[in-house]
Amino acid sequence: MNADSPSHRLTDDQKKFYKENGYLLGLPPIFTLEEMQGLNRELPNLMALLEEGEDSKDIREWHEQSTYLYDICMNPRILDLVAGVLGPDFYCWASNFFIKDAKSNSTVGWHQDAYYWPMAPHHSVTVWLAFDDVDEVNGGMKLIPKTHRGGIINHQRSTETDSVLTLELADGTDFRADGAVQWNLKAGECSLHDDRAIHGSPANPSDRRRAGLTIRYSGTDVKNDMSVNPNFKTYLCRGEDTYKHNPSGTPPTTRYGRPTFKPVSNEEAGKS
Ligand SMILES: O=C(O)CCC(=O)C(=O)O
Repeated sequence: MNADSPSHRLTDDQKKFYKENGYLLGLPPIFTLEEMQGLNRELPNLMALLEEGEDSKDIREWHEQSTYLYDICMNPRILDLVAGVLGPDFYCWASNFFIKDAKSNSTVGWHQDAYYWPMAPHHSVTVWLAFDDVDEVNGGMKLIPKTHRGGIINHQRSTETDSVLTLELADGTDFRADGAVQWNLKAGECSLHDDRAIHGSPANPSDRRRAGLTIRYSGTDVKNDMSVNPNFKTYLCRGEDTYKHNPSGTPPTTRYGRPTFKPVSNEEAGKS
């Protein structure tokens, strides 16, 4: 696949769809099956750095110390897609795995990412990169279209015992989950979603693993509240950062590494 493939630049129709619905699926693959197999073969090297009591969801912001992850975050095909929704000037600031092993009870309650993030204005997008084939059977994500337009809704502590995230939409929130769109992705494909779109995922009762890497990008106009998330670092992907709102990080030099800081938990970062 050609890294400068024009097929990764969003068409006007795709940009319009994203603006109206808060997500995009059906995008050209980022990695071939062989490339994905190679990345999956390497994944245990990263997992080996997890400490006692940690699991794959603790692989957060490791792109700061791992070229394995940093190179994925800076993949030109992904950046072309992101530029289509954020414009010419944007940075990467977060990455984390959402891995549900076969027969996993792990769920992700309905939530809006923006509720967790002490950042403004809302000008951020998540790339969800499939490491496995993902569908309805193995706990693929679902997202409710157009919910990014309704503002930020109150969240409460999750009532699910196996929830990956600690917060979910508060009881009594009026939204229609039956309109949710099912994520069906082949390994190596990705989706885009707005930081205000309501999404979540059920358990994985299947015999297949369901692994995805989320990568978060924001326009350079977006400012993080350092008093809430003091480890926040930006890695400029495209264009210029004329705002200089946030500290920038130094790209990693080793293939597998992890930050020495403990990332602020989702709950700590979320509003209470
Ligand atoms: O992988 C999932 O099931 C959920 C991912 C998610 O919540 C996110 O991308 O913000």
